[in-house]
Amino acid sequence: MSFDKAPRSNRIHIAILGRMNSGKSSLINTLADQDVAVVSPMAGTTTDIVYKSMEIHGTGPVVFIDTPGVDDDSLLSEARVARTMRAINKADMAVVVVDAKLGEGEPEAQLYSCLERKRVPYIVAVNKTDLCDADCVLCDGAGASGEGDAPRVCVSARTGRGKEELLGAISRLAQSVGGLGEGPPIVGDLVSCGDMVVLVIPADAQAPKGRLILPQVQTIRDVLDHEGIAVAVRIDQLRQLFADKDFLPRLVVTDSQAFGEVAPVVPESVPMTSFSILFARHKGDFELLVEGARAIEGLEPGDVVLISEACTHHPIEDDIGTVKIPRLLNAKVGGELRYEWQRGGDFPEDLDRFKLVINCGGCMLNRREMCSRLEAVADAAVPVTNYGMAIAACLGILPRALRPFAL
Ligand SMILES: Nc1nc2c(ncn2[C@@H]2O[C@H](COP(=O)(O)OP(=O)(O)OP(=O)(O)O)[C@@H](O)[C@H]2O)c(=O)[nH]1
Ligand SMILES: [Mg+2]
Repeated sequence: MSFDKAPRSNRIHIAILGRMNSGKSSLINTLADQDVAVVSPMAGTTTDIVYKSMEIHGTGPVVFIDTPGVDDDSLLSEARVARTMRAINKADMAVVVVDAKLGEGEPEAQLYSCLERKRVPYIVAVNKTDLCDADCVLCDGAGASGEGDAPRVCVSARTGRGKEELLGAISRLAQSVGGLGEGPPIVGDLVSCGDMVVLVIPADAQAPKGRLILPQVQTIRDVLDHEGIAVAVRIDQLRQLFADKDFLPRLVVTDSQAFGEVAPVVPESVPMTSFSILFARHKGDFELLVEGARAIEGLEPGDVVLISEACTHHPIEDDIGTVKIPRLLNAKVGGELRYEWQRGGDFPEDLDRFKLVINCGGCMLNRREMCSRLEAVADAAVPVTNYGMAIAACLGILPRALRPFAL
């Protein structure tokens, strides 16, 4: 990823939904002025969700999510519905594409009610209006667009008709939902002008060669944006800094895997936390995750724990999810827990088998998707936490790592 672009997780996510062949992929191509999505007269061309990032004037960076179409039959097809639901779970807003010739029916009604239930605001784009003889009745709002008054725009992906109107409607909706996709800042509210924040960035085997990882980059950006001073150090350099008794930064943020080494170096009087705890607050339901971490105290040998990673990186030696966390948890519990792992995609259906779910930091997920994942676990009444908090809890330093935040 190049750093001149907004990371995908920071963009407004716009799901493009609708029946098969309604012209979803074509519309994305028209909006983006590029042939990015595969289009064909065959129904069911798009089979998985596809992302297209672009800038919309007046809205900023967005990412369109092209989805497999739904229709009467495919609504019954679980795999397609699961993919469409995944797109809706990520979406800050949606565009429902209706084929002007076919009008609205059951598939649209189901999409509208799903979006309303999930409180995802949407626009109805009546497409293929180049094929309509007279003025399209669907555009006048005669169709059934659910309970809300979703804006309607008549478009033609083929001729470009309505393109500017649709972009305008997207912009207005983005403004009206303003901040929907945003949580609390990463660290901005913890630093004042001129405050120094020390970021501990280990140079171990897991550190990617030649670059920083996304949470580190975003934290540095946020410190600078809030007039703070970001100082990035390795652990040995941290020791050197604190050798000077007068060194009193505003905050120390460490990679959670280095908690054990960092905590004894940082004087008690200096607030300390981890990147994953900052991001738990920024992206997810902080209190839910804290509660989940506290539930580690109640685990007993033999309990089943689900470890869930949002992306599918290849596990390396001493991998955090498969090796480090199980080792720490077993030591904490004083016996073997049973682990199951899940990578990418969706949670297992029968979540209530688990005594605890531990999520990765979800650096590739946006806030909305992270919150949907947490909700699914919370609905099953299973405690849920993330890697960093679980590590802090196992090492007995969770209270300290939470002290910088008023809970
Ligand atoms: N006349 C006309 N044809 C269109 C328009 N938009 C799309 N089409 C055609 O409709 C067909 C389906 O378009 P796609 O963009 O692949 O539709 P889709 O909704 O992505 O379809 P799936 O991926 O199969 O769900 C193609 O043959 C397009 O050329 C339009 O505005 N006018
Ligand atoms: Mg398509």
